Amino acid sequence: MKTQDYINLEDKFGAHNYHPLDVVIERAEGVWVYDVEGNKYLDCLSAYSAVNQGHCHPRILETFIEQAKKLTLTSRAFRNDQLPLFYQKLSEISGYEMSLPVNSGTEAVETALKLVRKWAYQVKKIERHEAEIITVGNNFHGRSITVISFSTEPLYRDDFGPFTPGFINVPYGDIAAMEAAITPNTAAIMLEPIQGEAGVIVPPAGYLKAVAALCKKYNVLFMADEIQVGLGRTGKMFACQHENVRPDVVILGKALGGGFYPVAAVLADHAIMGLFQPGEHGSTFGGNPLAAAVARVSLQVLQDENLIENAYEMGEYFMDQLAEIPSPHVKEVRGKGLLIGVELHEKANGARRFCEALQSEGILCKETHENVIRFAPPLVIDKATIDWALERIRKVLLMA
Ligand code: IF1
Repeated sequence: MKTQDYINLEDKFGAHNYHPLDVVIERAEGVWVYDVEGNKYLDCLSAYSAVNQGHCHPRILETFIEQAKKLTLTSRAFRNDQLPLFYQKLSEISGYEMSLPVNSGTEAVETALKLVRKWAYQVKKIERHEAEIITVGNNFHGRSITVISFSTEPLYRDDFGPFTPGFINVPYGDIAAMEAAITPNTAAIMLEPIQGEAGVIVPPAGYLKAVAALCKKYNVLFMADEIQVGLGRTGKMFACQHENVRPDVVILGKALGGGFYPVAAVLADHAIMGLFQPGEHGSTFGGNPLAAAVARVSLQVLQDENLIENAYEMGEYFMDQLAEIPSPHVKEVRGKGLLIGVELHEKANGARRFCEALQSEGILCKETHENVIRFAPPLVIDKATIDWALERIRKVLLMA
């Protein structure tokens, strides 16, 4: 079958909840993906930062196969030999005392929302069911009805009401608005340390530190959604570390599964995580031995291959070089590590056509919020490959 044959099948039998590029990928390795017609592309999206370790990483693959031959699922009614080792690794690498494993990022966000509400009622003694959580404009935390209840994007919300109450929204980056929104019923503040889907929005320097100070001042929990920006993507293990901030609750997903398996988790110290009692929360696949084995090795690979340092160095280089391209279309190059956004002027008529042109040059990336091209290759990328990409990106950004 050819590309169009696959597209026709997808259009006929699949829900149209995406508008993907017309490329049908059949194989991938490291930073490269190959379509059904043998064309080779540099992956500059990394499955939205879920393959930080590179596609089909051999060491994670080996673990996946070995574990799959032995034991894949027990439910949490019984214990298994992989989950304790994953808990230990996650605590060692993050510095948090405990974690709760689930499957998708959205599920981890929902878990964290339940946890901070429980803390509000049991520890802060907020009157039951009056807990408020402050979120920020242009947030993205997933697609469940509670999570879109605090989205500010009509595309994600319209026609999906009624919505879950208890959320207050303030502009991202505005610390005065954040403080003004805090009430005696405020349980937590949740935000992305860098906003991915909003178009790689890096907050003003000191913002994260100021949020953490507000949380301390008003006895409010600081929840960081590191699902996309965590695990080395920005050149630090956690994006909050760029400002030496340690949130009370950290939410992980995506690359935690090394691109092989959906794994997500909520991290906190015992004073908070210890509030969950047996039977109060759970899921069929959360913490299964296959997920635990894959996630543990995915974390080990980040460390053993110095992928976080590589993301920092390669990201600096990539961004500097992008910023030097004298393109009349480019308004700003921004980001941290290998999470880079190239914002185009309105008159460039949107980023989609540039992504399509980049596809013709052998680079796959995704536009976000109309005018931003996101470059987020796997963290294993090397300088020679970035130079290869820059040659083609330069050509596309200098087109009419
Ligand atoms: C889609 C982008 C969107 C996330 C953050 C939680 C989740 C995500 C910061 C939920 C997921 C994915 C979802 C996918 C496209 C992609 C995405 F931001 F990465 F670009 F949509 F905005 N927090 N982001 O980025 O995790 O349940 O998906 O595992 O929904 O189209 P999930």
